[in-house]
Amino acid sequence: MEELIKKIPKAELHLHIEGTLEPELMLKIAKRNNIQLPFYNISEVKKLYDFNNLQSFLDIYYKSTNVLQNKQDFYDLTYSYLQRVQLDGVRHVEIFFDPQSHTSRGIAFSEVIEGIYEALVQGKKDFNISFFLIMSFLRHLSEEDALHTLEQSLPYKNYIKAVGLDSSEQGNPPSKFKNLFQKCQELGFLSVAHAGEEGPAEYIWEALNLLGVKRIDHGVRCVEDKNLISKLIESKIPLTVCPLSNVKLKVYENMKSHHIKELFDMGVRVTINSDDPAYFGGYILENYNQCMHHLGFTLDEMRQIAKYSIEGSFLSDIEKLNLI
Ligand code: ES4
Ligand code: ZN
Repeated sequence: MEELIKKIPKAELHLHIEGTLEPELMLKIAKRNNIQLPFYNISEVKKLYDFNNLQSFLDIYYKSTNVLQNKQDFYDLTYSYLQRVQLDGVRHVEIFFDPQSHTSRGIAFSEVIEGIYEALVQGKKDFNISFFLIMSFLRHLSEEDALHTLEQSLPYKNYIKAVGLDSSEQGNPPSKFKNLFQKCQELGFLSVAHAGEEGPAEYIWEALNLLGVKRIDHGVRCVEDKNLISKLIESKIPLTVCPLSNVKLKVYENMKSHHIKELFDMGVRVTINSDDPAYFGGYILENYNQCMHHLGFTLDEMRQIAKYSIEGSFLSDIEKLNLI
């Protein structure tokens, strides 16, 4: 069965490239950059990956991210991810990167984006995985800070398909970034936003109505609002759900209590993604497998979810048809 799921062509639509930093690569990069880490081996690192909520994860995640310093580091990070997910039947990726978590440490925007982009180009040649980049803004920082990052990105405008919003959700509603997203739209960027992961259903409404997003990242708390569910179904707005992430960050107690199957049965366009696979215990195929195992999806339903992922991507209609 797992072999069959693996063969289904899929798109990964919710993936933070910084969240693919495996402990092995972290230690290797730290060594070559002469960075002292507070741990020495892989098992010590993995012991830290026991989270209570989103914030407890983000605290560790931003620290680990500090080992990434130059273009080669971002290249290696991205190429390793593509090498890994070609094995999972991934044919297209739309990857988040968080420039502010690097530029705030004095790393040049150019080092970050050139490293990631060059690896994506090479990955397309080597693994036949097409790609788009989504520049994601950190919502715990100010709108002004994000606007400054937008300015820095403009020389690379052609490298970036869409913008997103991530980091600490509660207390940082989409409405905080209304002007920013308006400006991004005028510049021709598409948009997505994390909403309804830990934050309330109201934040999903805000992302749709104030930011004009084309997809909702996570979005699982839509289950608390029937009108919102109807809106998602009618507008065909996809949710980029990350089941293993939700369990690791205690949005759900376990896989069996996850709502993805109920949402699917109601007709919401749910997709399955890995979020930060190096931290959450599995890449995209593992997320598909665990959904099938714990939630009773049939193989045909898994095919439908993979189809939603391609239909919900930012590829052109012709490109989508070529993948389905
Ligand atoms: C994230 Cl799981 C999650 N939620 C919000 N922001 C993030 N950045 C990286 N992973
Ligand atoms: Zn995420």
